Amino acid sequence: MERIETIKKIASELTNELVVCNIGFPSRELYHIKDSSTHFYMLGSMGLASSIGLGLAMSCHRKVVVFDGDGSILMNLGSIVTIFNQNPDNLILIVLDNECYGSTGSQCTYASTVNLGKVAEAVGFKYRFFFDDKNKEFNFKEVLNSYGPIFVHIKVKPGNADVPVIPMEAIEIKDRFMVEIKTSK
Ligand SMILES: Cc1ncc(C[n+]2csc(CCOP(=O)(O)OP(=O)(O)O)c2C)c(N)n1
Ligand SMILES: [Mg+2]
Repeated sequence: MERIETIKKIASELTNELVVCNIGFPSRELYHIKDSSTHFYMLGSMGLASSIGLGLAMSCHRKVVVFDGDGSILMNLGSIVTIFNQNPDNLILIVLDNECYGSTGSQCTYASTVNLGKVAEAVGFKYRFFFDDKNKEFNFKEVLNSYGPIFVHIKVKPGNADVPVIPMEAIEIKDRFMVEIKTSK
């Protein structure tokens, strides 16, 4: 499945969850599918979506969904060790694995030789889901109804959708998201 189709499918199941989205095209694609004050689009800091998601999950009761990438999770692998040990039951970490740095020209990552789901398993994640083109009919409701921390590994095709850049400044994205969090506690 294309990454944008996967994001679309998952986004259609989301209601009031807080969403942190990986830098680059994943954020552009999510914005294009649907914008919301519950979305925090990363415009910098590759690798830190999972860490920001962890901080959020630990500081509020709302469910937090992180859209991460294989390149980004490999850049900050220590984050899954911290997530496992902090054990937030409201955090869903989704890795959209296209085995490349899709947003910067599809240079290969090591995700083709390192199985990220197995890494999560070895770290200790109890709740893991894996989806690829062979089981397209994945049911994200089942993921949303589970208690975390949850590691969701999804193989997606390389390539980016033809979507424009997000017409918001980083500060606007941050301020809007902070209001969303503060008013919903
Ligand atoms: C520290 C750092 N290194 C490199 C970049 C440039 N960069 C932005 S997005 C990206 C690729 C991200 O790859 P991945 O997480 O797999 O997501 P994909 O675009 O493939 O969905 C890179 C290398 C950056 N923004 N920050
Ligand atoms: Mg990638």
